[in-house]
Amino acid sequence: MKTCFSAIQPTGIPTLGNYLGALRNWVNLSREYTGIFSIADLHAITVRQDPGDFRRRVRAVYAICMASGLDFKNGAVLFPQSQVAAHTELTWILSCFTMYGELSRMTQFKDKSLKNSDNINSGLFTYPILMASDILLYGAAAVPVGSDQKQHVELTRDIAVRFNGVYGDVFVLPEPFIPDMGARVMNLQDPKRKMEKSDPNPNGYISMLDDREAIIKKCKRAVTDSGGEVRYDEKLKPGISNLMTIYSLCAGKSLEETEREFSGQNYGTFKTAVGEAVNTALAPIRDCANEYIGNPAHLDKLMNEQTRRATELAAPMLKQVKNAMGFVAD
Ligand code: ATP
Ligand code: LTN
Repeated sequence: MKTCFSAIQPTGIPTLGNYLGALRNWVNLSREYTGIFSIADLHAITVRQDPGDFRRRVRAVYAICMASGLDFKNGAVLFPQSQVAAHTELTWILSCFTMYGELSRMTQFKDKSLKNSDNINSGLFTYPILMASDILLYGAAAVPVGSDQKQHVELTRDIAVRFNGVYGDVFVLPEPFIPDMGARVMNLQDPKRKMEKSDPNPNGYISMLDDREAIIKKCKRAVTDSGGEVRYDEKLKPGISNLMTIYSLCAGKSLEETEREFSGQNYGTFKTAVGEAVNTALAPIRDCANEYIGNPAHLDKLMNEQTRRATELAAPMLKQVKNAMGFVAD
């Protein structure tokens, strides 16, 4: 069975964007692939984290991923990235195969540098090398992500091709797995920006732990466009188009079906229906996640077991890399 790998940063409670763009496909792919998934806590420290909040958040994100329906019977593994040392060891090695110019072209680095202008640390710059290590360590063929991560997966391929060109076919070349719909869910208060879990304004996103009332309130407050027609047009009607994407995915309908369903109806009716559909999609995950969060001892036990498995899975590739390069064998 082929392997897929993906990760999410514990920089906030995962949003509906994280779910529709990524997590949902982690679950789908975990049925066909050996799914290896991680809480990218090492990536998260590229921006400052308060230790108490950080520890709580890693657990909450772990709980949400556990609750989302990953196929553990099919061998899926979920672990905090910092607990498997092979990720950071391979990062150093791969940094010697990654060019300064390549990292300078990464749009996420440029965006995050603008947002964190008082802390443009080198981790923010070398972030994609750690991500490449995450993926390449497990020989992942598919990487389910939102469209913002496509460039990083492409860089991962370039790094792997460069390494393989010198040492032979050590790494599997990964492909990004990006959904046709939902690959970039937009901010509810500003539909020109991506929905992000670290957004300071909670009205811009729906958190996966928001209750029904909060979800409906946020959908009703979502910024929409002039005109009153529920019609898909990303350029002229970005707010309504975003809500239509959200509704279609949560209700299991095509955009055309959604357009037909709400033809002649006003924005208010549509927004309430969006909120209800989102709640129906998220409620089972939220309830299950809250159970995990309410039982930290059980959660820690799961985390430790899964970390042990991931450590075993990661070891052979690191060994193979070091052998191929001529490091003294252990
Ligand atoms: P941050 O606020 O820290 O930048 P984020 O919400 O952008 O976080 P990440 O942890 O960086 O989330 O991303 C986890 C996964 O969710 C990635 O695969 C990413 O592509 C996907 N993703 C993030 N935001 C969206 C979105 N708005 N729409 C679709 N997919 C998304
Ligand atoms: N950088 C990713 C999170 C991430 C990831 C990965 C995604 C870390 N390592 C490996 C896919 C594969 C992000 O979403 N910001």
